[in-house]
Order: sequence, then C-alpha cells, then structure tokens
Amino acid sequence: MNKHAQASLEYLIIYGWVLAIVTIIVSTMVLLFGATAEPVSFNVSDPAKFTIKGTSIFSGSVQIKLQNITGGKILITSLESSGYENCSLDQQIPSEDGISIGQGSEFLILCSVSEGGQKTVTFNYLDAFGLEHTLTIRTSPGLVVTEPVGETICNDGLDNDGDSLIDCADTADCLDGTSCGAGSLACYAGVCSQVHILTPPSGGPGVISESGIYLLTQDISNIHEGYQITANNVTLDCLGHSLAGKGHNSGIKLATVYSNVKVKNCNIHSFVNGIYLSYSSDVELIGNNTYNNSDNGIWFYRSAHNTVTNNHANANGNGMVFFQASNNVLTGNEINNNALNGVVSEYSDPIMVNNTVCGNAEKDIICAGSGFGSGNSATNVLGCSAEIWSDNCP
Ligand SMILES: [Ca+2]
Ligand SMILES: [Ca+2]
Ligand SMILES: [Ca+2]
Repeated sequence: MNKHAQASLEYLIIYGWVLAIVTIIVSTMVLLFGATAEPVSFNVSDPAKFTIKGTSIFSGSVQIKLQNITGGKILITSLESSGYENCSLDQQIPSEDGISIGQGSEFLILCSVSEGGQKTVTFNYLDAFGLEHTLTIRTSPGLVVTEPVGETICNDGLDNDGDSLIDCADTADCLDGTSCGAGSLACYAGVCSQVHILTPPSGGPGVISESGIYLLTQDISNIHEGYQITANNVTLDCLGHSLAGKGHNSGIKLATVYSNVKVKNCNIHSFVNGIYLSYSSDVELIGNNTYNNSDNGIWFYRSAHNTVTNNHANANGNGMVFFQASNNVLTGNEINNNALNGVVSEYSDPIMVNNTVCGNAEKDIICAGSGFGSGNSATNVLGCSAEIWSDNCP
C-alpha cells in the first residue's frame, strides 16, 4: 500500500464515522419533526398538463379536483388506484370509449379511504391527437383521514364536509358576505356574487346610486345619517347588523326609486325615521327591525305599491305611517308598544294581513277609510272595519 492510499484509508476511517453520525442525527430529526409537521400534499406526475384545483379529505372520502390544461380535449379510458378503496370520476358524461373532458374543464376524482399512508390514483387518457398517456396523482406519505369540520374553503368547488352542499351553497358554513374568490366576490343567497361591502357613512348619508348587492358586514353606531338609496335594482342586506343614529335624519332613505329595491335584515334605531320611503315604489322591506326612532319606525311618504314583510316596528314614536301612500302590502309584521300609534293611514289604507299591532299607547291602527286585509291582531282601533282586525292581542 503506498503512502497516498494509506492516507485516504485513514481519512475514511476517521471522518467516515463523523459523517455516519451526522447522517443519523439529521435523519432522526427529520423523522421526529420534519415528517410529522409536513401537511398532506397531492402531486400530479405531469403538472404541465393537469392542475390540482383543490383537494378535500374528510372521514372516509378524498376529493381531488383537476383541470385539464393539455391544450385539447382528452378521453379518460381507465382509472386505477392504490391505497384507496375505490375511485370514480364525477360530473362528466361517459361515452362508450371513456370519459371526455374538454380543454380547461375541471373534473373531480372521488375515492373512499379508511386508513392513513401514501395513496395513488392513476388514469390513462388519450390526448387530442389520440396519443395515450398516463397521469398519476400521489399523496405525500402522511395522509390522515380526518373528521369533517364544515365547509372550510368557500371557493374551491369542493364539498369540504360531505353534506353535498358546495361552497356558497353551503350557507351554514359559507355565510353571506364570506369571500368566495378574487376581487369583490362574496357568497350571497347561496351564490358567489359581485357585492359591495358598505363602509360607514361620514359627512352625510352613504349614497347608493348604482344597482347592485350591498352588504353591511359590521354594526355602525353614532352616525348623523344612514344610507340613502337612489338607484333601482338594489339589494341592501344588513345581515342582522345594526345602524344606530344619534337622534337625527333616517337610518335608510329610499328616494324616488321605482323598481326592484330590497332592504333586508337591518336593525335600525335612534334616528328620526328608521326607514323613510319618499316617492318610491316596488320596494320590498323584509325582516328589518326598527326601534327607538323618535318619529316613525317606517314612514311611507307618497310611496305606493311596496311590500313590507316580517318586519318589527316597536317602541318608536309611531310604528308605520302611510301618508298619501296606497296599495302597500303589510304581511306578518309586529308593530307594538309604540309611544303614539301602531299603524297610521292618512288618505289611503295599506293592505294588512296577519300583522300584530298591539300595546301602542294611543291607537293600534288608525284607518283612513275602513281598511283592507284580514287576520290582524289589535285592541284599540279607529275607523277600521271589523273584517280586518280581532281583539286578540297577547
Ligand atoms: Ca356544511
Ligand atoms: Ca359542504
Ligand atoms: Ca368548498
């Protein structure tokens, strides 16, 4: 053995041990910390051709949403898996030869799973030129089957908790106003919609002068004036939040609107008028609560053909006042305990069905003519015919 070779051997003997020990320490640390901290990931074997748009794991079920970016239509001819109990493709129309998926289309692979560990699913497909390929989607080793925790992501196109309601349609988890995509998209009434989130008014009313969906996502207090709607085709939904004034103006004013305006779920207090309609029609007031407004809960001034459903107008000056306002339909409202009157009609009566108008200090209902409607509870009325009311206040 020459001198050089002997030196190399000594080097290996001395430093080889050090190298081995370092390797063992590093491996142990990866096992102890690295591997367990790593979240489960899904990888496709050809990311240039398929994008993973979302994944979901909950008890007994794995969903993988893919997008075809091959550049053309594909035909999936077979599907195999390892580690899953069974896998299927969802939401695609099968043909004799396979399942056809267009360029840019998204599709779901659904698998059952009962144990942890690494899983793979593989499918064969023909590309737009008829050439055969194979795609494999593999999990990282630590796939753990979890319990459902609700619709955790409202824009992934997946049912994250297995209740068969997806994204915004799962209104129990993706609440109205929850972001469901880029820009100003948010869940509203089960649909991912373009919405405007209202900011507090300052230095005058918050003016809504363009059509659209407006959501109040916070309580607003101590304002001089609330919102004023001057456009048609507007939905203003307070989502149960409150608008609180300091004794002036109106909470919500509708000024000269005449088509498809809705005001919903607003708690409005401490203004002169809670809601004030001026020269407006085709307005729907649904589920609002007006109280502690000094003049009126809701004031209809020269405003006809509106509907007022399931609102509360309690403990205001008057509950609802109709001044030269015909053909308004009141259904299922509670108009109680106001400091003056419940419902006051001047010049023409609204159509009242199944409202509770009780405990108001002066009159519960003052009719201009003899009134319209049926099934209303009241005790103390003026001018109204016996058909529209019964003395059965609780
Ligand atoms: Ca749910
Ligand atoms: Ca769901
Ligand atoms: Ca989802």
